[in-house]
Amino acid sequence: MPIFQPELETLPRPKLKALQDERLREQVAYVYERVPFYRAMLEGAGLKPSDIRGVEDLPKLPFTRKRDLRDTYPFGLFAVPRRELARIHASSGTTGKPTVVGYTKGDLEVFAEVVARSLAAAGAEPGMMLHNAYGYGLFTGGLGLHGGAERLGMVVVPISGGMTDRQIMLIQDFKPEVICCTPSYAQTLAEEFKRRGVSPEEISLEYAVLGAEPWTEAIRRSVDEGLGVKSTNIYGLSEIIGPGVANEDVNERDGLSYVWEDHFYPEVVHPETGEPLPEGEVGVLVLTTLTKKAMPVLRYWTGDLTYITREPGASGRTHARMAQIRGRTDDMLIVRGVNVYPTQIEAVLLQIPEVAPHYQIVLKRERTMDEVELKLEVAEPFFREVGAQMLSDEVIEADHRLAALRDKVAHKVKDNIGVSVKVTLISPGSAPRSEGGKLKRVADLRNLG
Ligand code: ADP
Ligand code: K
Repeated sequence: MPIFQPELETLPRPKLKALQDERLREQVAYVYERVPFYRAMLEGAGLKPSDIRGVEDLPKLPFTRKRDLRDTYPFGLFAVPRRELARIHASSGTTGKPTVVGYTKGDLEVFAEVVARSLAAAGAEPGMMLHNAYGYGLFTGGLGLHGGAERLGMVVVPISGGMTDRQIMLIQDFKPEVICCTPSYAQTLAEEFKRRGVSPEEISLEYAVLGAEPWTEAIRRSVDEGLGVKSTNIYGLSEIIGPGVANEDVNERDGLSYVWEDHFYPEVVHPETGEPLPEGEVGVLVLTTLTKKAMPVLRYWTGDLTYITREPGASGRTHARMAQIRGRTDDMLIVRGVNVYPTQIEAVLLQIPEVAPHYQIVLKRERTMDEVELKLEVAEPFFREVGAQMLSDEVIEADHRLAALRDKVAHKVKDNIGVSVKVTLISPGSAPRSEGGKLKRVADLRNLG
């Protein structure tokens, strides 16, 4: 697939580094002048803007956190007067006020550019049609992908999330080559096609650009097979710009996504100490914008766990690559002293063909002990093979094939992650499904008494 901006995406590393250093110096001087929060941050650390000479000086600065956006709600971190803004986005925020971000016209151009790079890396080409099933609205996904697809020269179908029947109809009638949505919603669409007897070869889609929530190879496999596509990962967050901070290359698909490093500088730090970690070690991703005007951020603590490598990938791009997100630090389940991420459990499912990557993790407290229940769907072919109608504890107990499968899953989870989970096998179709957006796969009932 052609690279969208070859001169920038394959910039030799010494030149890329020089560009980053220069842009960082400008960005620091800019926020020092314009954003009281950053002036106070630098002064608090005893620094002048000129003390940040290049990216290696970033660790001198403290982190910017989500609560800093909340504390300055709505526009306190903005570096331009509101009449110079072109757009506002906000992220959901389950409790209280959302976090608000702003863009100048120039920021929107950068946004479109990095999304166009991402789509091209994912296999999209000018003239292809994009079925954009990310939500439109305050969420950055819909409009973010939209702008990037237009920039690349694609034909955009701005369907947004939800209303699955209509999505299926328009995919069949318009025959788009590319889809973007959350991985869990891609699973929903794949199942719906299957239910209607439409085979993957009959579905026009060739590429899927999936992100906004953690996912693993188990889900990649089910989406690729179900829709007949090659899916790649798109990563981003509204505080930095939105989706399109990083994307996997369709010919690599090894879980490593190129971070568009001329605009966003990535660091990985220790989750507890905040100390920079060497390449290849998993920690919290921290991002610094290098070219933002409306709301630049220095050292934003994403909470997302990953590692970075600067080993060049096969595509010829020189930018750093980040691994699939293992989860956010706030998704971490501490189960009897062991740290567990839902994605670790999901990864185990890949090894067991008799189960499907549809599951729910339920946390309960039994007396003083945390108990984890993994409610896991049996794969359809296996379900038919055992000839069960409905699964219940009695049915599973009575059929040695089901009981053995249940025990096998529990053993694999224990072997791979080190925690005992109670596995409950459930019938195909009974775990929660995405109806358009991000899917919550964990139900924490521990504090419900
Ligand atoms: P909200 O905070 O409302 O979810 P955002 O859309 O800004 O709003 O969410 C960004 C977050 O979504 C990221 O910090 C990360 O946790 C998650 N995310 C986005 N893309 C991916 C991805 N490809 N893989 C895993 N997690 C992702
Ligand atoms: K297809």
